[in-house]
Amino acid sequence: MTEASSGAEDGSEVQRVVVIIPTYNERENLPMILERVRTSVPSAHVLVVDDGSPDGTGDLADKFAAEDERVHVMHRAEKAGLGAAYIAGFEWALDAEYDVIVEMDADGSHAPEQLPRLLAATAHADLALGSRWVPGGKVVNWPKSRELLSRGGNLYTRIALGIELHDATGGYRAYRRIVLQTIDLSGVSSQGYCFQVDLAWRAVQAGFRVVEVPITFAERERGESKMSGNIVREALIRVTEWGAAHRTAQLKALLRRS
Ligand SMILES: Nc1nc2c(ncn2[C@@H]2O[C@H](COP(=O)(O)OP(=O)(O)O)[C@@H](O)[C@H]2O)c(=O)[nH]1
Ligand SMILES: [Mg+2]
Repeated sequence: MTEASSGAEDGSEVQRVVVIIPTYNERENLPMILERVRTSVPSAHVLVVDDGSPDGTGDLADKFAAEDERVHVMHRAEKAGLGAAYIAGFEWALDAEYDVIVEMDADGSHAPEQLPRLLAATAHADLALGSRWVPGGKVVNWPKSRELLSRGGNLYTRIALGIELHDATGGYRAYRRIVLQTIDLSGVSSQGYCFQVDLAWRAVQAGFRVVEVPITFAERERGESKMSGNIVREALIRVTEWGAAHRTAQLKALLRRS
């Protein structure tokens, strides 16, 4: 079979799957992540979205693409943030008519070996979120400070938005194409964790079925994190704004009814 596919359990349905991997200076991690994806879901395609990495990640990705028709590369001129890289990747994937579109970091934090479970969940859900904070989910080698930030950020998100999700900030997830077709991607300007919350929140609001699949998240061993204080601030401010807008709308609807 030459088509990229992940058959449904009974094999009746052939799904074309693409894994989008955004990269900025991930030269040391790229070969391994591509190999691991290839081993765990041989039929999946990969799109590397590189923001002109000074370390040559983009050139390296081109070398892999030249040897493997399942690997695709998008080169963007400069570092413009994770969110913008994903939006460009989603648009490419929709054009190329993939059925399931996966987000995965390049640094090995999101284990490709767990991808089959995430894909299986899309048989009965529109969006499957890899979750660290549901039973069975874990983090490995993460400093306590990052764990607290993630748990706290997710608790705050759950309360502010009034959603049931335990890991809305996570970046390992699989969308059925209808979700990304329905959401107005050009209206999404969030960047870091906020980008992940933004898309999960839009999917919930649009009435899609969102499920959480436990994952084991492992801290990167090579290269550097691009996380920053600005990314945390952006998330805090925006989630608060969305929560306030949502509550106001709820209140107005209630007042209209009474
Ligand atoms: N294309 C692109 N990728 C990015 C950018 N910022 C981060 N990434 C990638 O996004 C993924 C997650 O970033 P990382 O630094 O590991 O964040 P952390 O896991 O929260 O510490 C990695 O694959 C990064 O290379 C960016 O501005 N552009
Ligand atoms: Mg990382």
